[in-house]
This record gives sequence, structure tokens and C-alpha cells, in this order.
Amino acid sequence: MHCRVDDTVDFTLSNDVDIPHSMDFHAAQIDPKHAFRSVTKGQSVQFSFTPKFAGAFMYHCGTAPVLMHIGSGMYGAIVVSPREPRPPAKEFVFVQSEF
Ligand SMILES: [Cu+2]
Repeated sequence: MHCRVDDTVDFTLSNDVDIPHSMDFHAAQIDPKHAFRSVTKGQSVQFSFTPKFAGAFMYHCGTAPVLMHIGSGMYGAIVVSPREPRPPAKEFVFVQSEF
């Protein structure tokens, strides 16, 4: 995912499988108890956030056991660029997994 500081990110997670899942964006400064809560089959959760800091952040499923969910591939990267455009560059984000 890619956005800029002060963009609005609208996110919806709809769960159609038998185990609960959630989504935790490290670029979001919002109430995790509400936004990052787990949803069971047939439920969904929707939230918006406005990144305030530029950087490369992780997002991941935060449902216990968290390491099982992350280890199953439920993670990724969100890059938040500064509001002011920067000179053109080759940009890379590496994420690592052992599965
Ligand atoms: Cu999960």
C-alpha cells in the first residue's frame, strides 16, 4: 500500500472464513481496541485513518495467536510518503517470511 501523510485511508475487512481475523496498521494512530478488533465469519469491520508520519510501516492480522496469523502470511507493508513530493527515486520495500 502507498499513501501520503494526511491522506485518508478507508479500510474494510470482511471475514468469510471460519476463524477470526483483524487488521492492525502501524501507520494509524487510532483506537486499536475498536479499529483492530477481531471479526468472526460473516462480520466486518470498517475504519479510516490519516497517517501523520512518513515512513514504511507494517500491517498485519492481530488476532491471537498473532504469530500464527502473521506466520500464515497475513501481513504487508504500507509506505507513507511525505506530503511534499520528493525527487524521483527507485523505491523498494522488502518484507521477509520464513514460510
Ligand atoms: Cu488472521
